[in-house]
Amino acid sequence: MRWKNRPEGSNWGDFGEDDQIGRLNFLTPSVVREAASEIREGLRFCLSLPLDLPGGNALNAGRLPPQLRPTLRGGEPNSNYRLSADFPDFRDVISDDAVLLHTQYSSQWDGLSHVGQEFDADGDGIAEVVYYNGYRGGEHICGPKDATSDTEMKASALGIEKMAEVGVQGRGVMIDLEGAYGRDSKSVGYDDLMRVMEADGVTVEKGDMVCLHTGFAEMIVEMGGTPDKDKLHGSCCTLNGRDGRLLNWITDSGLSVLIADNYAVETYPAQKQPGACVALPIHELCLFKLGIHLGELWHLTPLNRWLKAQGRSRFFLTAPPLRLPGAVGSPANPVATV
Ligand code: UVW
Repeated sequence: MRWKNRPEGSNWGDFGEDDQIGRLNFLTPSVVREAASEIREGLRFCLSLPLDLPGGNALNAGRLPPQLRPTLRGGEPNSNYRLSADFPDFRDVISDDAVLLHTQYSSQWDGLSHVGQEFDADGDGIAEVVYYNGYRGGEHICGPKDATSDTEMKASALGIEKMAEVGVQGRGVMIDLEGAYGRDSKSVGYDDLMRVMEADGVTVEKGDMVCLHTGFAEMIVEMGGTPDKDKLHGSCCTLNGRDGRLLNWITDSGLSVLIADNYAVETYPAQKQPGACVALPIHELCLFKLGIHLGELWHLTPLNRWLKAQGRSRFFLTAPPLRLPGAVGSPANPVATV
């Protein structure tokens, strides 16, 4: 065992000592078959923002838009390259590119190696850097301690490719928070969430992929690539991670993944509270304790609008991350089918 102590309220070991996919284990063949019954019209919705939005670094100073450039061919940009230059008989023209991609800049998945905790997993009174299921910072999830370190920033456990290998598909369930609370900033607790679900007749079953629509990503689209930082940071619903009943609901609902169209799913930093020792309590619960991947900045508004008009909240969702070994997060290009 990698741990003697497991965090209170965690499920470490429940899916196996070496489990690296957490509650994606709930996406069983029968759950996916049942989810497929939500496909009635054959209409598809792209749930990703263009990956160069929001624009600039308005949401997170360390995350920058993708930088695309051509690869080189013979030292020259490999754009519109005429193959006839090498083989006179051929007419093929080739362009080829490379990208510097901040994996969590835009619509994205948080991997289970994204947020861990200083936690005494060994029970020796010393807190180690630990992630879901006891995987260790440094040993399994590496990061350079300083700019001169040659340690690779690579997760040898809990990398995002483990999620991709599941072939992420299931039943999406939309909860329309914007419909109830508008675009003002609001930290949504258990009662607020239940009120919306009850009013809209939304139920969540084991394995469901829960999507919270707040209007935030639509606002980013409306800003057209030149985001208003203050407006973004003071708008739309986020989940209140200090609400214990909300945390219990996430645990007990059986949801497999938790997705939002806002920046971090939850209010960040969480409200000040005496004795509170984490800034991101929903990240702690989901990524660290329960193995629930978080989707962020998904573009949910067009799908939400369509579902509302049809009196539906459920849909079929296909949402694998990039199969990028060792990455702690990934851009997402999810597709809803209704
Ligand atoms: C924050 O950075 C607050 O959240 P995330 O890394 O999940 O986007």
